[in-house]
Amino acid sequence: MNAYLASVLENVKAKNANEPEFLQTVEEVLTSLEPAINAHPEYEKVKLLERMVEPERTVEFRVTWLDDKGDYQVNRGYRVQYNGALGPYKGGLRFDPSVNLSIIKFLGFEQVYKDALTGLPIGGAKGGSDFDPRGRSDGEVMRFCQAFMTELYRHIGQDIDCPAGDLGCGGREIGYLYGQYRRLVGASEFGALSGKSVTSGGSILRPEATGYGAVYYLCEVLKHDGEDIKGKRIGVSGYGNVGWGIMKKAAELGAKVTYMAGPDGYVHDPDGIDTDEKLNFILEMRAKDPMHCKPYADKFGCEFVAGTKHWGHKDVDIYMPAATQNDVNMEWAKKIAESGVKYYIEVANMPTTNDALEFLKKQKHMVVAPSKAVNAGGVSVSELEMAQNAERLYWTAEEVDKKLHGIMKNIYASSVEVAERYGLGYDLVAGANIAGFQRVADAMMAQGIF
Ligand code: 2IT
Repeated sequence: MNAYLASVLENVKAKNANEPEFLQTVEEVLTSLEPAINAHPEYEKVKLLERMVEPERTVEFRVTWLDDKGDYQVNRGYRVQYNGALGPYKGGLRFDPSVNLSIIKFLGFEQVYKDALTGLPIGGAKGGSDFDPRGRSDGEVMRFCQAFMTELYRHIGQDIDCPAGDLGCGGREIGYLYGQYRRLVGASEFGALSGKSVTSGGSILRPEATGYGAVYYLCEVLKHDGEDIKGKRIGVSGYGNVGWGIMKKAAELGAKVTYMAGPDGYVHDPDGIDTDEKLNFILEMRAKDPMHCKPYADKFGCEFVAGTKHWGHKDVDIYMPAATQNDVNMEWAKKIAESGVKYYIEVANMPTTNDALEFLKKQKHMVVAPSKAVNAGGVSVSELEMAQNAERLYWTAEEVDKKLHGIMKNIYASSVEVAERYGLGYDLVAGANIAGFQRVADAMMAQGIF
């Protein structure tokens, strides 16, 4: 390995030894940058990589709120403003008991290169809290969000940092966060948060954007092989906004999701989750209890298998992990490779462990696409929301969808072009990493010491 790259990696590992998820992402990204680092010996002198792995700013804060019983509750809040070279920091807020600094740093680092890959003027950030919204009443969620924003508001703003949602932080939470932000700053500063409801300045199609974008990207991958999405069967994990958006767009384009996995097990619906009735049922099921997908199987009379995942089944054409990080480890990757299924399209942030990703990339019969490209449609429409807010106008669903489609095609094309330029062949993973990295690197070199 390039000596400069190797020494940076070694230092990052020593300095962040107790942040496994963060180290996992840094290792995956940096390793794939090797040809770009070889081509730019000038980066070493200005310690470009050392700067890139260090967040520009990290804020950690106390969030105290009262639950319905009148008891005090204390959570920890985070915002890691990772890199602002390309524009205002942009990235979601994750509300989940698993949240810690390692998770937020991994998501923030990943977000920098994803946001760069969109070609839009946004830097990368991530934040969140170890708050668990599941089982909490509306009032509790509102009081938590208000307390969270009472600290966060001083660090964000339409030209500074624009948070959005992520796991556990959907339209309801963004609504309460935005309401408190507006109250505190005393202005309708719409561009300080994205994912708002349309009546609060949100963009049409933002909830569906990540899933729709993933399917648009998939269409490019299939086109490259002379294939059509029509008739394709897809296995997804996750049925939040992202998984749901995939189901809806796939159905619209004549494909169907036949496997869906959740925390309790998986559902197999060979007819496809492709009717309004089925898609609406998932919304209701999720609102009542996000932890169980079995009610879908009960309602539509299909198979449910408890406590496991569907990866490795042969009767699909495409796997799309769209739940959370490290969903597919080496054991599952072997089953996936053995199944003979050709397309492994990552959707969730870092859904594959590094060894499993390497292993899948080596399978000659497979095409592997990375999440930072595939799921970038979400943040892209967030940026379109910021642009609409700055102009004080709303684009129609058709306009937003068309722009999203164009952005996803560009992301795919630039990843392919960069990988070929560096002699890596058809490598969508390295291509995405290098293409994103190159934009950030160019901006940082232009802006001098920071
Ligand atoms: O992972 C992601 O890209 C997001 N959670 C969305 C970020 C955003 O600012 O829309």
